Formats: sequence, C-alpha cells, structure tokens
Amino acid sequence: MKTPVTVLGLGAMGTALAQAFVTAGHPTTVWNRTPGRAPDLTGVTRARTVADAVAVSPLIVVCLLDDASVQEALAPAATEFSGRTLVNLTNGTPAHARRAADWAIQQGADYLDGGIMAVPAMIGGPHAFILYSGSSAAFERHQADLAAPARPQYVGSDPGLAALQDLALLTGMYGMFGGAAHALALTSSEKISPTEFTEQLLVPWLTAMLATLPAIAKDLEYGAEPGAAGSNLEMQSTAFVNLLDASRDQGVDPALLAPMGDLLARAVREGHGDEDLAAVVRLLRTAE
Ligand code: FVH
Repeated sequence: MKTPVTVLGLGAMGTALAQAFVTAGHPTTVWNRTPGRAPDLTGVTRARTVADAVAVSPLIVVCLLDDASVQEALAPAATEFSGRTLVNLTNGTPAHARRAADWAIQQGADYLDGGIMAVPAMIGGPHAFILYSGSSAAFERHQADLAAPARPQYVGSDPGLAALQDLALLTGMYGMFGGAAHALALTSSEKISPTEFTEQLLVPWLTAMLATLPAIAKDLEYGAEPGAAGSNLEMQSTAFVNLLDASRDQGVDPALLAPMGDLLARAVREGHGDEDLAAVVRLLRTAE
C-alpha cells in the first residue's frame, strides 16, 4: 500500500496537491478550515479537525496561505505530530522555515520545508518541481511519495534553504515580468500589437538573453578576466538613460526601471564600468 498522506489546506494549491496524491494511489486525508471547500475533490477522507487529520497519516503536507495560518492551524494538534513527518509547502521566509522546523522537532516530528515551483495547473505534470530542505532522513524516506505532485529536489539540511531559493527564483520571475510589463506599456503607447510584439520579439529576445546568465554567475563565483565583459556596465548605463527618457516621452511611468538605472550608474561611479552584471550583484549585497 502507498504511504497514507494528509493534506492540510484545500486552497487552489492544496487541492491540486491532494488530487495528485489521490491519483498516485495514496490513501489521502484532507482538512480545511472552512468545510465544504474543493467539493469536486473525490477519493479523499475529509477530517473534521487538524488533530483527526494528522492522526491517520505518517506524512503530513501543509499548504496554507502564510506562516501565521500554519502556526494557528497546527498549534491545537501539536501532540499528534510525534513520529510523523511534517512537510510545509506554504510560502514563507527562511526564518519561518527554521522556526517551523524547531517547532516540529520539539513535537518529535521530522520536518521538511518546501518551495513549490509551479502553479496549481502544473501539479502532477512534467514541468513542476518542489525544492525541499530539512531532514535528509525524512526526504529519503518520502522521496517517492513526494514525487506524486512534482519532481522533488533536495537542497540541503538547513530548513531555510528551500524557502531562500524559492524566493530567489520568484524574484527572478518578478524582475522578468516587471520588465515585460514595462515593455508592453511602452509598445502599447503606439499602435503595436501586444500579441505580435510578445510572440515575435519579446519572448525570443528574453529567451536569448537568459542564455547569458550562466556566464554572469560564473563571473560572480570565480571572478572575470579583466576586460572580458562583452556588454560592459558603462555602455549599459549610458544606454539605460534612453530607456528612461523614451518611457517618459511615451507617457509610461519609469518606476519599475529607474532603480536598475540607479544601480548601473552607481556601479560606474564606483569604478565597475568595465565589468558585467556580476558587479551589480555585489553592490546589492549590502550586508557584506
Ligand atoms: N497558487 C499558486 O499559484 C502558488 C504557487 C506556489 C505556491 N503558492 C503558495 O501555496 C500556498 C497556498 O496557496 P493557494 O493557492 O492554495 O492559496 P488559496 O487558494 O488562497 O488558499 C489559502 C488556504 O489557506 C487557508 N487559510 C488561510 N488562513 C488560514 C488560517 N488562519 N487557518 C487555517 N487555514 C487558513 C485557506 O482556508 P479557508 O480560507 O478555505 O478556510 C485555504 O485553504 C501559499 O503559501 C502560496 O503562496 C501557491
């Protein structure tokens, strides 16, 4: 028999996770704060309380709105967690993850924190993956079970590492989406088809530029040869002024772009004009 799994939370993501466990043949128990949520989810056992839901499975997956809701939901069932594995797939910070791990260990449970790199429709499909950090023993024990919703990828024993990399990936995504939103605002200021611009120009351009990222990462990690930057920051900073001026001329708010222009200018001022984007990364690390 497949490992019984409990899913706490039947929002859009919790429902997709529960559906994936059912589809993979896991006896699946679910709980949601508001009863009657996800009425189309069949093949599950609906528990009345968190304690009832936790008591029936060795593997407990929680996916609620935020860290506060996880603390609120789990606290009344604390004594039920002993000997089980708690997998927290709620979006949170590394600090949230480390605190939750301490709490779980105090209850006698193993803890894995997870960062879901998918939207609900992708769960159970080939492109979804979930980053995990925390107990390596729990990950090894449940790796096959955790493959039901998405490809599991273990990133380390520090429980905060999955959340950190999840948030880092989301910042990359939001930076790209912010840039795309600005590009579409700019082209929409003239009679340019958003669909044609996106499909024929924006997506191919972004795809090509993404391929340059590993070289920047290598520069950051190992250092660059002097003068190796093909597109140095002084050139980029000079051209960036045109992005801001054209935006204003076209009636487009440059607020999303302006901080990047400021960083490029600062990099040049501080003597990094002949370097590449790795110099900007170093400037961002204000804590060092
Ligand atoms: N949906 C997505 O695209 C993203 C993909 C990446 C991961 N995120 C994170 O997953 C968490 C859950 O997201 P969700 O999409 O399921 O969110 P909702 O559909 O809004 O459902 C929220 C559930 O949380 C329950 N809840 C809220 N507050 C409490 C509380 N104080 N105590 C107990 N449960 C609570 C809510 O219950 P109810 O309102 O139906 O009673 C829902 O079950 C999230 O961290 C994303 O960032 C999703």
